[in-house]
Amino acid sequence: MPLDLPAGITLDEGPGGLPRLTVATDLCTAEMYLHGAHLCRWQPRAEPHPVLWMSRSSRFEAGAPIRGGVPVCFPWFGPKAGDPAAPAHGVARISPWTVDRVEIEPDGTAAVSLTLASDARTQAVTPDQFALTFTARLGGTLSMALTVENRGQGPLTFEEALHSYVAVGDVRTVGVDGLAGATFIDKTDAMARKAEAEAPITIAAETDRLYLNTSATVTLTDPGLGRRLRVAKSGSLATVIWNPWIAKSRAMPDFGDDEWPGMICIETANAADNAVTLGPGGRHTMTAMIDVSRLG
Ligand code: TA6
Repeated sequence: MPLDLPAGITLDEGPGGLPRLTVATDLCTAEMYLHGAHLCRWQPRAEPHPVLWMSRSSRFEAGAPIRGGVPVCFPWFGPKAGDPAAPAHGVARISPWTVDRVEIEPDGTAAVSLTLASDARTQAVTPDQFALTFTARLGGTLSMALTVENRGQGPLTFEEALHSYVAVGDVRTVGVDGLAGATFIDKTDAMARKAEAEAPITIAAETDRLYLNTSATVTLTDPGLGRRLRVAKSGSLATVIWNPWIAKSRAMPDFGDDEWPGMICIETANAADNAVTLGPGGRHTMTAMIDVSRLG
């Protein structure tokens, strides 16, 4: 069905022939693939650098995750418990989503909503019955919302994440504030649970931390690109901070060996102790809002 798209938004085939929505308005430029409802690019007109990071080595093919941007992780985070053959981070980011709404709001913000419902393909991997809606509002700021509806007859317990990859000048010089005192699961240290004592958090090695029971806004100070980012959220009690550093970057074929200094993940999530349970027909929405300002 041909889409009736407003001025400023086009649909074409991107790499790998994947359908891609491109936004070019007075407020920002952006790119989103229907594959995984994957927002790959967002850059406010006033910002000299892209806000989201993308790997030069990313795959663009059905069934494979895109490396960078904002992967939508659902219904589990990381490896699926008890099923090592299951796709990491769930089925949402490797599934074809459907365009539900594309419009330019009165203030010039581009609003794009995509949907994904469980079907025989997803149920080959997980029996969960669900309907997802992912909405991105793209303007001078970025706001994303992931709504989960339980379409089953019983309870649905799930994990989820908006796994945002942020571009930075040099990850070794950034500071991350907002998580002081929070308990985190350290995935680089046998899943040990620790209290965050560093303020700001700095990155000097592989860092893979799932912060629990926090609804805090995270602030990233990036002297390399001369900017400050804030990642605010609602409906989320977990935040993940990740940089693969040297060895893990080399071990990922879709991540350039020399790319790790240019990115950090600040992920808005519900995972582990903060997994969500919905009754039949229940709905839950998690949001993430990103804004950028210049330093100095
Ligand atoms: O969010 C951090 C993390 O869980 C890391 O452990 C690392 O696996 C990363 O996600 C990327 O996962 P992916 O499956 O996209 O390679």
